[in-house]
Amino acid sequence: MPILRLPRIPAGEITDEPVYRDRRRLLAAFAASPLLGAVSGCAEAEPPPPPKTAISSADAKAGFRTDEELTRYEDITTYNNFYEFGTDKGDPSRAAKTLRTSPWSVAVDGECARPGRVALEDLLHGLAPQERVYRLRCVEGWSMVIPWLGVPLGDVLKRFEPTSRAKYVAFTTLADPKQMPGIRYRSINWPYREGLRIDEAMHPLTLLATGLYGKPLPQQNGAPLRLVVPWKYGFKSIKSIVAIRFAERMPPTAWHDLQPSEYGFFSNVNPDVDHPRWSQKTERRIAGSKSKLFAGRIPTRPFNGYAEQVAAMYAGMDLRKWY
Ligand SMILES: Nc1nc2c(c(=O)[nH]1)N[C@H]1C(S)=C(S)[C@@H](COP(=O)(O)O)O[C@H]1N2
Ligand SMILES: [Mo]
Repeated sequence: MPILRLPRIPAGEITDEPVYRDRRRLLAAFAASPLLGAVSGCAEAEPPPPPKTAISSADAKAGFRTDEELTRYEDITTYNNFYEFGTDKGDPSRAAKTLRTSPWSVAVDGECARPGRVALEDLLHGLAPQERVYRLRCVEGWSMVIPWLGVPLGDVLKRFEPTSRAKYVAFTTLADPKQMPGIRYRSINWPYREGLRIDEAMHPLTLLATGLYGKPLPQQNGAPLRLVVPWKYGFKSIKSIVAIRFAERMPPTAWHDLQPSEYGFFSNVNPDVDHPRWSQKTERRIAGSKSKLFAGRIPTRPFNGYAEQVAAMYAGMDLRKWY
């Protein structure tokens, strides 16, 4: 069968070009940037948006849902950051189709009473998936509104009975060079790792997502299991998780390791603390019919608009120091 070569929209027209190139250049300083050819891209059928039921005041107060215009399924699933599959926005949707997401298990260890390797079905057993409509703000300056399906991370973590020494939770993504072409390039120090403080991990907004738009998570969005922390920059929301560790000390994390002065451990969305090389005051909102090309800029809000729910966790902390 011939390989379909779809016309590629010049990257400059669909990305926050300067910023995104800059972030990629940082990686290139560590290793040659991958040269991935264009391969066939197959558009998925657009699922209907979740029914628009009125948002209860309890959900609105908790930050569980927003009535902002949703980002289209097509944009959520074709404009991705998942460097294990390449550094272009379109690479993951082309290259991740072959990621085997079943069987899947997660190894849980560290400061807890019940460590062990658990099959995904057992990890989630008895926890009903909830719909959460969250804003996602990438450090590169674009944002989406995504209807996730998932379970509160805290409900899952409690099953392992963390000890009082568990001050942090560390997460690791699968790193299989046979399935993930981007792993061949030593850009990030694979495997991709992220971490949260234990109170952040237990916060009701913190989600382990298993789906979006009422469907299972596509591979490019981090199937079968990814973190979603809506008040932090997108890179904290680690994809395709294979290990969780309860730790006494702040764990190493992928982007922080690469450039600590640019990517902090906390990485709470903050319009008042610019990235050293670009402003974080505004963002390009990719939503509704204003997809990629036509998205307009809107002001970025402290904690990505979730200050009411999360700011108390950082009371007394200098957010310029702990960026
Ligand atoms: N393992 C892994 N997780 C990752 C990334 C990645 O490259 N590898 N990219 C992060 C970044 S920078 C963002 S903005 C979000 C993007 O999620 P999305 O593609 O589902 O929108 O995933 C985050 N999680
Ligand atoms: Mo990001």
